[in-house]
Order: sequence, then C-alpha cells, then structure tokens
Amino acid sequence: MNKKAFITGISGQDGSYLAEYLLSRDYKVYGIVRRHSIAEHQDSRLENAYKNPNLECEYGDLLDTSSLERSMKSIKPDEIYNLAAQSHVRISYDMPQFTIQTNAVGVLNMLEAYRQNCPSAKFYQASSSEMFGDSVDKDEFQRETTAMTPVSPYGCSKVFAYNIIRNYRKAYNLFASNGILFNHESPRRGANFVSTKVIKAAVRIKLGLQDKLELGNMDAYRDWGHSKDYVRAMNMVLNHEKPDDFVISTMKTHSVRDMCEYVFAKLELNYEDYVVQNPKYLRAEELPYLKGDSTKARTTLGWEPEYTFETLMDDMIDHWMKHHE
Ligand code: NAP
Ligand code: G4F
Repeated sequence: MNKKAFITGISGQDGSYLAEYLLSRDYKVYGIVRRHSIAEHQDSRLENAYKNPNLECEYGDLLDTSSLERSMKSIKPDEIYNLAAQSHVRISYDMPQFTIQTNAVGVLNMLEAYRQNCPSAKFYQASSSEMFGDSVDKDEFQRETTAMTPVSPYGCSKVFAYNIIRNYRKAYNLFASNGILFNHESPRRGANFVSTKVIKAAVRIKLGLQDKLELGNMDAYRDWGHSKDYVRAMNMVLNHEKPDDFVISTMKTHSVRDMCEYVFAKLELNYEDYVVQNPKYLRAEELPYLKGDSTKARTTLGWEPEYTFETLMDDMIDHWMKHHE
C-alpha cells in the first residue's frame, strides 16, 4: 500500500516541492491550506502537484485544533511534515504574538493531534538555523551541539518548537525529529526574502523596468542552499532508523553583498551602481553569521546537496528572466 504523508504549510516554498517529491515516490499526499480572501492565489505553487490525483488538500490551520484533529483522525498518516509557520524573521518583529502562536503553540497543537490520534506515525519538525542566533563554534560552524541563543521572536518560537519535539519524543516514545535547516531558496521563494528580492530587482534593472534596489544589512552572512535538495533531506530524516535531530546545510557561507555582486555580474551589471541601503529593512537585532556543519546528516543519512550557491542563483535568475520575458 502507498505511504500516506500529511504536510502542513503545503502551499509554501518547501511544502510544494516536498509534495512533488513525495508524489514522485508514490506517496499519497495530504495537506492543509488556510482560507485566503483571493482564492486563486492559494494554490499557485501547487500547480504541478495538483496534476497528480494522489494529492488532496483541505482547509485547516495550526491555530484551529479541531481541523488538525479531524485530519489526523481521518487520514491516519504514516509521515507528518510540520512545515507551516510565519517564516519571515523581520516580520516576526511586526507580528510577535501571531509568530509565537503559530510557530510555537501551533506545533504543540499539531503534536497533540498526532499523539492522540496516530502516535505510530513519524513526525518531522521544520526547525531552523535561526535558533542558533549569535552562537558560533570556534571553528566558525554551527552544528547540532551548538548553543541556541536566538535573536528574534521567530528564532525564539522555533527554539520552543525544537525543544517540545525532543520532550515529546522522549516522554511519549514518539518518532519525532527535527531538521535544523539553514537558509534555502528557489524560484518559489517569497518575494520579501533577500534572494528573490535581489534577483528579481537585478533582472528588472537589466530589462529597464526598475532603477534601484533598497536593502537592509548587506554584511550579514548566510549558508544558502536549494529548497529541492532540502525537502529530500526531510524525507531522509523520517526514513532514518530512529528519531533524531539533523543540521542540513551546504557548509559554505556568503554575505548579502556577495549575493548582489554575483547576481548583478551575471547580468553584466555592477551592483554598486544600483543598490542603496534603506533602514526600513534593518532588524531590531541582526543575526550576523550562519554556516552549518551538516556532517552528521551526510554521514548518517547519506544526504548531499546537488546545488551550489552559484547554481542556485543561476536557477533563480533563469526563472525570473523567463518570467519577465
Ligand atoms: P513559506 O514559503 O513561508 O511557507 C509557510 C507555509 O506555512 C505557507 O503555506 C503558509 O500558508 C503556512 N502557514 C502559515 N501560518 C499558518 C498557520 N497558522 N496554519 C497553517 N499554515 C500556516 O516557508 P518555507 O520557506 O516553505 O519554510 C517551510 C518551513 O521551514 C517553515 O516552518 C520555516 O519556518 C522553516 N524553515 C525555512 C527555512 C528557509 O530558509 N526556507 C529554513 C529553516 C526553516 P499561507 O500561504 O496561507 O500563509
Ligand atoms: O532572506 P532573509 O529574510 O532570511 P533570514 O532572515 O535569514 O530567514 C530565513 O532563513 C531562516 C534560516 O536561517 C529561516 F528559518 C527563515 O524562515 C527564513 O527562511 O534574510 C537574509 C539576510 C538577513 O541577514 C537580512 O538582514 O539578508 C538580510 N537582508 C538585507 N536586506 C535582507 C534585506 N533581508 C530581507 N528579507 N530583505 C532585505 O531587504
């Protein structure tokens, strides 16, 4: 019989790639989507997945426990991927209560619905490198053992979720795992994250549709990978012999400035002629540096990324070029 997977956040960047990946591996995939006032935007990232009859979505929300319980009771999934979140770090300063409700209490709601209705399922939690905050090991990496000192409401919410997963794993003997994923992007990345913002603007400048790009902190470093590689890792985490926590990263870091330099140069432009700083995009507290050590996932799960920073950028540039042409 086909395995059944349940995905929260299925309409997001990772959820949509994960749905496609699992469908290609003959899973029956279920997801919940929230009610949107513009219904036609709801499924834009799921266009490909919906071509497969093995995908079913229903309305639900991490804050609506009745919808979660109904799904767990009726579907009885084999694998649960909890990807739903208010996932924007700067916006978590504008909406701290909603961020904590969804990313922390919402995870507890999901865990309870799972524990009470289908405890033999495996549960994946979308944990984040933002949990490390300003902690860095002496060798300049963050890894599973690095202290967590989050520097944003988003980071704090994800630390709660990470810890409650570990608590439920032990207390109730559940197969509940954390994937601690470093930044990952794709053509489906939301427009207000830095990668899409830089690439879309550079393409529009190249085509004469825009004349400048306003950014916040250009000296922040991130370890950027491709979402397609990272959803593959999520599935490997749940198919490992025991529940555990894994860092997923490329093990390389670049600054926002490096990103601008690469993207504009690829389009035969000099970023210094177009990029200006706007304090509006600075954060109340910035996380200056991320570089993940994913040795554990590579040696234990056999996971390796296929994309590099450069091929990720190229994929996104191609996408936005085609979109504007
Ligand atoms: P995303 O594109 O922002 O997708 C988030 C998804 O969560 C959307 O489908 C959104 O639905 C849904 N959602 C938000 N609030 C919800 C709620 N209260 N109930 C149900 N669904 C809700 O994020 P992503 O990049 O795919 O990231 C997926 C997960 O990985 C998130 O938990 C994120 O925090 C985590 N993560 C991401 C990265 C990264 O670099 N991408 C790194 C580490 C961890 P709407 O469309 O209706 O808002
Ligand atoms: O693209 P970002 O907004 O991603 P950020 O804050 O690192 O968060 C992402 O990665 C986390 C994993 O580490 C995820 F958990 C989280 O859900 C999300 O997917 O910003 C990246 C860097 C930051 O240092 C930011 O200050 O880019 C800097 N930046 C500079 N100018 C900007 C801008 N970020 C945004 N969004 N917009 C700017 O104009």
